[in-house]
Amino acid sequence: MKKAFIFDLDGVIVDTAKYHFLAWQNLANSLSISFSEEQNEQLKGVSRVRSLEKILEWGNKTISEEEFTRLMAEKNEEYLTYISRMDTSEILPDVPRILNYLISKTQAIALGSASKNARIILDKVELTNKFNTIVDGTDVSKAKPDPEVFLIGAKALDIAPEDCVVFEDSVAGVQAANIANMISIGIGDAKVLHEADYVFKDFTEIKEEFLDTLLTTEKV
Ligand code: G16
Ligand code: MG
Repeated sequence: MKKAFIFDLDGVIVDTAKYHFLAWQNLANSLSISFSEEQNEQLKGVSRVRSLEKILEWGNKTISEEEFTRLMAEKNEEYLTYISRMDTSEILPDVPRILNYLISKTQAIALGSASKNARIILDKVELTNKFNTIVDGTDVSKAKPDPEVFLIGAKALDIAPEDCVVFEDSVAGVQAANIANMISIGIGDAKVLHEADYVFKDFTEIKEEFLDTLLTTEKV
């Protein structure tokens, strides 16, 4: 049976969180707001607008709408300089093995990311041609845990949500997959991602036999 496998980008295919961190940290510094790696964790899977709102909340700062727009643009400009230097060496371990296996089994593959830069990043790491459809931050109006991003992907592939499998590193993303009635696979810490149907530390832990069982499993 044909299933759809939907991959989040940041934290699943590549680790761009470190670049978001550098850019948000510089922005926070310029506003005299302290910003830690722990706080950056809380921005994973969160949209750009919501991320800046959270940083301002943490720093107890209010700014004008114009300033908000200017800061978002500046942050993104800096982030783009970091991702412009990315190459295939930044693909997380065993991602190509998993993608190639699923493609060899003629399964549908989608990207479901909150990032508006997802297409640039996939091009930099030369993985664009592995995806049948790409849904990113430019296609959605509601952020994870809203299931919109994954439901658009399923619809584009013409696969029912219960026949979709989502790989996610963020709590909000796992919740979005569950709300969409898709099988959720957490990539990361099992304690953090306890709401997922399955959790693996990273793709090196995922065996072909496990993927085979997913081909005949439906979300219950
Ligand atoms: C990613 C990151 C988030 C980031 C968001 C928007 O989501 O995890 O930290 O804020 O995209 O990114 P951009 O500023 O590039 O539009 P995902 O869904 O790929 O994990
Ligand atoms: Mg992510």
